[in-house]
Amino acid sequence: MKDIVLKFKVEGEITDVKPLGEGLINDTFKVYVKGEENPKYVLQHINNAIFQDVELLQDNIEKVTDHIRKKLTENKVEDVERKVLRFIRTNDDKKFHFDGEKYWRLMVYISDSYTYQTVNPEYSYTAGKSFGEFQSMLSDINETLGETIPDFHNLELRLKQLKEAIEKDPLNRAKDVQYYINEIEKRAESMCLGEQLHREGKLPKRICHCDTKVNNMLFDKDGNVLCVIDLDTVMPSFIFSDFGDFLRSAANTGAEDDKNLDNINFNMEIFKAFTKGYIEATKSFLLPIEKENLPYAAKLFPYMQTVRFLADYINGDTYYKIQYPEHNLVRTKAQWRLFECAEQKESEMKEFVLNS
Ligand code: GN1
Ligand code: MG
Repeated sequence: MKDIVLKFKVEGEITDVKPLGEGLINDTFKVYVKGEENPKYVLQHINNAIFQDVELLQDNIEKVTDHIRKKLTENKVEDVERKVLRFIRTNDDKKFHFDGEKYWRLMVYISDSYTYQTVNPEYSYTAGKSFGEFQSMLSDINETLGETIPDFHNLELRLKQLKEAIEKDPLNRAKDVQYYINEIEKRAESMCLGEQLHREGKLPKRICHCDTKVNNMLFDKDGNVLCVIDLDTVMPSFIFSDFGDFLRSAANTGAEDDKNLDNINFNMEIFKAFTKGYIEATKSFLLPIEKENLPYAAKLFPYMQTVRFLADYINGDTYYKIQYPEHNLVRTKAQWRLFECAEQKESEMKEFVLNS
């Protein structure tokens, strides 16, 4: 792997390359250089089965990071290099390296940064502000960004993919998950509200991050957010994407793949803190229809993730990395429990948003 790192314009003698993080899609590594205790770079193998247009992918990411860096510099923000990712080009000035089989990219490691799987209300508030600011900074980007995964958060498409999986049912798994299929179906129409509002011209798409899991955010040692990472899915979407996907991970009192469903609940303190931060940061552009549907977004993401994990389980685990054979089924059950908890709290969420 050191040889791959050397294809990029790196400084220092590469001493070690070690695995990093727990992403379900790409493989990530920290790269060490001689004489430095912290890693200096982050190397990523891009999952090209999922991101089929790597050129478009890296192009989007460069546009986004350039735009944010420019904004931060203009606003005289301190320590800009720790607040936006910096990608390193290859020796022949390309945005990624293709080794004949795999696609690789390299970025600078942001030192003294921390990632978490869960947050307390205080961190949740700063996260809300940060994702709101991220959207706000990108609200005036002139460049057009392509959809790196077309229709990524389009629930109608996700439901269609589930239906196709059930029809093919290559491993005869559908019969064991009929309960979930039925429960999903019962709510399918009402959960597609976002697409419906968009068709009616009432709900815009904006540049969103589209993968706002808690662990896609770097914090400093005092709990301030440094920057948002994992920019593969930055693309036009409903603002619900960033709001809902953060809460899907942060407000869950259990793990995304918790085997014990009793561990799972939807934490309203986290919801309130995040919502407060998010609404403060997006005041300048958030439309009433977007604001009033934030509780819908909080339900939408556990719902959509259930649909995606279930489809992958039925398809025979071709999309998400799994650690054991039933992993996607366990994930399905855990996300569905979270959805039910969020559903029960919808009126409480609505009341909070109304008064915010
Ligand atoms: C994937 O790359 P990672 O692990 O941060 C997925 C998200 C899912 C998430 C579920 C490109 O995110 O959409 O919500 O897993 N990313 C892609 O944990 O599909
Ligand atoms: Mg990630």
